[in-house]
Amino acid sequence: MVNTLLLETAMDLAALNAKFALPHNALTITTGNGGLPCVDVNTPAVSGRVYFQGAHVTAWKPKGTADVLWTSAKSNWEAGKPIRGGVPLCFPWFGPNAADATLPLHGFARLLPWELEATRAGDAGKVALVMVLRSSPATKTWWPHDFELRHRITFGDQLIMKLEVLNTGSAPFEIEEAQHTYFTIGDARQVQITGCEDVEYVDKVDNKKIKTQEGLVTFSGETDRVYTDARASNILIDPVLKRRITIQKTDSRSTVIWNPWINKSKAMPDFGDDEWTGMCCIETANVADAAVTVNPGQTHQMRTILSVDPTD
Ligand code: TA6
Repeated sequence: MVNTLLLETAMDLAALNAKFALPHNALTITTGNGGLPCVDVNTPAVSGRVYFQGAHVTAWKPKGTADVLWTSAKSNWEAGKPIRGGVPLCFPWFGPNAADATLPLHGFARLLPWELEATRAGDAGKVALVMVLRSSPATKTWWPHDFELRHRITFGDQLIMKLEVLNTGSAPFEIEEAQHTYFTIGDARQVQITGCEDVEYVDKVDNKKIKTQEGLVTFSGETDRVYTDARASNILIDPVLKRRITIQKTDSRSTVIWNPWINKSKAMPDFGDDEWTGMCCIETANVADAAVTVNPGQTHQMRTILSVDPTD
């Protein structure tokens, strides 16, 4: 079965490359981990990877920097199973589904194969691509609405990810959404995150108590917080890797910050027991009270812009 799948993929790959590949191998379509189809970007300015499953960015590396995004060495790489790391797209709900806990955690968008819709070479070694997920009988087994979901991604000295949902149905629908970004860091015990000072948050490791952020965010235990009216940019200050990563965002009112720490890491089969020191999540989102209503024919966009700068 796997061979047939790979053969089919191989034939698809030739057709997809004929249609979408860019000169000088700036963008090629290939197979990555587990034989899953993906788009590879490689220019003098930047390298990156996006899997067709979930339009899932798993790598972004401006030339001269270490990998910015993190993926687990224990991740599943199997069609229909979440990839652990990179930028999972949570849609059309975040976390457990409020009405039915048996539905996939963080929605279904990250579990399904998306279509490559467009590719373009930009100036200064930039590459842009668009992937689309359309409502289908498969999505309707989880969620009854008609939609088109696009992930518009630009790789360059910045990583720009725009998640755009169009309501193609005849009734309004409400969505939660997140670009659930995993960052590579030197040591979770030493990083600091700016941008949430004095912002209220739901503390998911303390019975969802409402608290207010005092000073910079640091990690000294399992941390799982939803900052509820958080529109500012964040800066992830990493003294070990000697860099700061800036996370700018537009049309997002929630910021989620997560580090599983020791016990939760051990409890996740697709997460290495000791990997918690080398990663953290800072997520651009609209969740809970910040859920978004999209009317028929309307489009809603949420965008994340990442940049990385060395520090001495
Ligand atoms: O964004 C933080 C969070 O909601 C955590 O509670 C944890 O569940 C994490 O997402 C990972 O979710 P996943 O479904 O990828 O295991």
